[in-house]
Amino acid sequence: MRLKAQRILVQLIVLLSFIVPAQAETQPDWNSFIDGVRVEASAQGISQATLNAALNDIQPIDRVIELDRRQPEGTITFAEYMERRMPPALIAEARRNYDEHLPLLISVSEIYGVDPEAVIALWGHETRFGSYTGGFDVIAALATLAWDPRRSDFFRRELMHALKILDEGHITKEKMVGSWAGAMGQSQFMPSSFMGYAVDWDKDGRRDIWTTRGDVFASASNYLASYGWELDEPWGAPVNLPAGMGASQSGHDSPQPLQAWLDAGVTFMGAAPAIAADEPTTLAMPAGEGGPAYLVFSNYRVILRWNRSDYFAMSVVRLADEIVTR
Ligand SMILES: [Ca+2]
Repeated sequence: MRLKAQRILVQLIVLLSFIVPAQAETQPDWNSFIDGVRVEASAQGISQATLNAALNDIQPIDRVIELDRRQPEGTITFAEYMERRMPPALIAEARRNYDEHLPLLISVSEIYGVDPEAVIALWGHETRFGSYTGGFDVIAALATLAWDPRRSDFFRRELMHALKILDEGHITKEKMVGSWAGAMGQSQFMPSSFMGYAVDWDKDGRRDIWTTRGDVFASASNYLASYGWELDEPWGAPVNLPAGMGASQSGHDSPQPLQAWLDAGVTFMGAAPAIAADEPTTLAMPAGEGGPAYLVFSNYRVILRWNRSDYFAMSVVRLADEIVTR
């Protein structure tokens, strides 16, 4: 009996000796992790003053880990999603914001070639026109996710970009707020998107997607333009499918000319959109088999580069339509 207990104890110790170093290897303690970030950022040329301001009193945020572990809402239907995302109050607010900011939107559109209603629709869906930008300290949220082993490489790169943004003086640490996953400001750009696409529209030396409207609109427009937005082109339209065609033909990886879909027997439910017969076209069926079907064009797929979800893209193009169709 005593021998057996000893054996179990030995096994337990052996087991622990495997578990404990393995854990330590994938996740250092918080302070060592932050020291490592400091060394790497410093090697990338980020100033000590910025690193002190950003990292001296930083603590991990438990809530960020909780949100990251949360199971995706798999049960919400397309119809429920659209109903939730497009309440009449949001549509009214979108129209009001469009009217209010139209001179600025037109100036931005003249430079970037992106339709103002698409910019307002994205802005409305992302942050309710700038009113909900997320209350998380971006540096602390990204550091927490970079420290957590699940997607540490991705978030460590984003953290380095975020430190660089602070270092360049675009925003102060206190005002650098965003979502729990580090999507920042009124356009909800990840730091890497900020680096690639954020614009200093008002030429004050700062790319301020937190508080400067022009910078927000121009940054979102620059992002869409970079992925090939085409001014004044329709996003797509609802269609009837011929027998034998369905969800297995939906998806956005292999566009075919619009004419090929029409030749296969697809018909528009309303008037045919004004677009060339050779326009690269894909089939969107956000609700899956038996649900509504849409032939969609290049601009729709540009929205998917912002967020790879048919639900999201549909909510943006529909809101844009509501803004200009009154
Ligand atoms: Ca600016």
